[in-house]
Amino acid sequence: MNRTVLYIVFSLCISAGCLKAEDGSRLWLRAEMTAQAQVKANRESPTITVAVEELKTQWKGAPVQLHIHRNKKLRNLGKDSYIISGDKQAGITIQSGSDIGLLYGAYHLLRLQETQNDNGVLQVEESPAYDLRLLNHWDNLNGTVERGYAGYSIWKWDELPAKISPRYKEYARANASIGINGTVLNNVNASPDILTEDYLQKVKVIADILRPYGIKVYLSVNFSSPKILSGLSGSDPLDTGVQRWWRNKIGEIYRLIPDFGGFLVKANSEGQPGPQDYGRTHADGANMLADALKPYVGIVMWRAFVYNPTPEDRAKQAYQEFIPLDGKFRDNVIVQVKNGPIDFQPREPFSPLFGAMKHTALMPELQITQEYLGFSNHLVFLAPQWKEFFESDTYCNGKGSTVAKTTDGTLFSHPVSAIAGVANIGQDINWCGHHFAQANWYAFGRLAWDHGLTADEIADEWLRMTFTRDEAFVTPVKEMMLDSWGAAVNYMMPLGLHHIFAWDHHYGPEPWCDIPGVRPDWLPRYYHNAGEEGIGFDRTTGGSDAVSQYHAPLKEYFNDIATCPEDLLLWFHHVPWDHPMKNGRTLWDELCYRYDTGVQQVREFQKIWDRMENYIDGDRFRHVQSRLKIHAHDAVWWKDACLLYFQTYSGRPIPYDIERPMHELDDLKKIKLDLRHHN
Ligand code: BDP
Repeated sequence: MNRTVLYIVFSLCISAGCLKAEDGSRLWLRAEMTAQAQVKANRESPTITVAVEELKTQWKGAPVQLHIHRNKKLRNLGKDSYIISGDKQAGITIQSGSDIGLLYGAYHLLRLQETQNDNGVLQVEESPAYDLRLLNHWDNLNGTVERGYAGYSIWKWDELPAKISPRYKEYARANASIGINGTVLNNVNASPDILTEDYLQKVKVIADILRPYGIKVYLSVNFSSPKILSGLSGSDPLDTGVQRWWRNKIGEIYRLIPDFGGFLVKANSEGQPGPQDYGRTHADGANMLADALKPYVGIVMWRAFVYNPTPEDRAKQAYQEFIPLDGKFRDNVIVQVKNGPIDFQPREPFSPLFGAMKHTALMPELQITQEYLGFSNHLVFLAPQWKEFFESDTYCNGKGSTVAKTTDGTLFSHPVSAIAGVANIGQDINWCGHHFAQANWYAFGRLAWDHGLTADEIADEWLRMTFTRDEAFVTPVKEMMLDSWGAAVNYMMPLGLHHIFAWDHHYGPEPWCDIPGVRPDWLPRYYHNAGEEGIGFDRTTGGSDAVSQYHAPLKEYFNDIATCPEDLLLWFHHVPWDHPMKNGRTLWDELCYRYDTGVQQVREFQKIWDRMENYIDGDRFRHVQSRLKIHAHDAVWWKDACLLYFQTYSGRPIPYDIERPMHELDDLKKIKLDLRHHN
């Protein structure tokens, strides 16, 4: 081809959109910045400037007025709320009591533009479900990310404070667009170094960049910081020298970052130091920090993820440690509780702490990063999992006392309500490794704002903004997303099975794993208990009695094999292989069918996706296609490993109408994953 021909081909491609760089870096914010909207505001501030700019460059409708109002209605709606009214043709007003409310309103308007074709009258009134909507980064100061599957940390500590990555601002924008208003920058397994003067200078730079987007910075702190950083003899929370150390440190932080959010603390858990090292309680530790943060309106998020190597059922331990402390925490402490009682398993019942700690503010911790759901290789849309959690009925205040209502201020009133999601963000060009993992970041923000949204609505919005509005694409791909979590549960751990992962890395199956000397609750056998007579963890009143931590009548439902939901059967019961399931199959057969269904579902995802080739750009299409191949391969690996292994106990045939195993158990047992290929 000569130059002219090349030029023509190039121009044609540009106009057809086929050369558009679609590497996923723009996330769901792909609107062209070519609009020239008329936008006016009755106030000026860095946040309002962002709102005006976003609308000016992207809004294609009638003029927009941004109005800060201090009227009663807006005050009652709360700080981040906004009202959008008007007509896309004639003119639109966004009103709020706060600058950030206007920015959220602006993103709402743009979302409507990008997802709907409707040009009608607008009357929107929005208030967030939770006051604080936070990402938790498990990012280490050396640039690695614990349980991160999208490359190194986006925080380039070695370059800061002098050099500023353009990603910080893009990060702020993406989060603000979905209502996230706080971020914990570093890993809960916290290095004390984050509190040194050098690091605080770096943190300040990030805080300054995030501020106009309404995002506050928080830090994870190591409870032994006074001892490690300043050589104090210990870090006893009742020691006045230790208390003074924290007060000084907190003063130093607020001089640099006047709107600093507060601390996240993992204490006396998995080897982290904590108040119990000094014979003190979690409340003693949390309150000491809370008192020092109080003058600055800072908060402490104290994690309830604790368990010890004792003979006690691990699922019971957080409840046992925290219930006696209910009511003993200061009002600027929030206890941060993982959704389930164990640890972000593919499916768990909700943690019994929700609804049970009535005098302490609790915040849910969800895991956006797919530590236990195929890393960034498997396509798993998590909104359905989180919806199940939010809607679970705790019965703590009668029927309808959902987990959402126990935490969002509906049932119990505390000074603030909050929710956190463990981020899945890294340096990868598409931020999250898998293009579809972006949907989980998006869904977390949307549900933290409004847990009443359906998974369907969220997937719909995200697909339209991220890929295309073409129904021929949106409808089948949405279906795939909505089925994907159920599929993962099926091919990994159906019927309430849990924690049967390979040693340490939590990617593939190793239900047989046995390492002499290792604490039992780190090994799969502890959880599945497979034997010739049956399988499952007996948590009934006759077993570990974890059921009794749930409120009546849930306790009785879970306790009785006849009423226990089958999706959680092996979580609560040790069940004979020939136990009749509701559909008439034996437990063994049902287990086989569930695993097989999971595999078939992923094969179906491949078929759906392959039909989508012409609707989207080639790069993202091929990227997802190749990940789906790994996904399908892994689903078969899971199915064969679990069924062949459990068959050694059940002694029963795998029903003849389902796909036959492709592997030998002995070969599967030899697989030792080189994690470098999966990070
Ligand atoms: C587990 C992770 C571990 C975390 C821990 C936590 O495997 O990396 O440090 O949770 O939440 O899920 O503290």
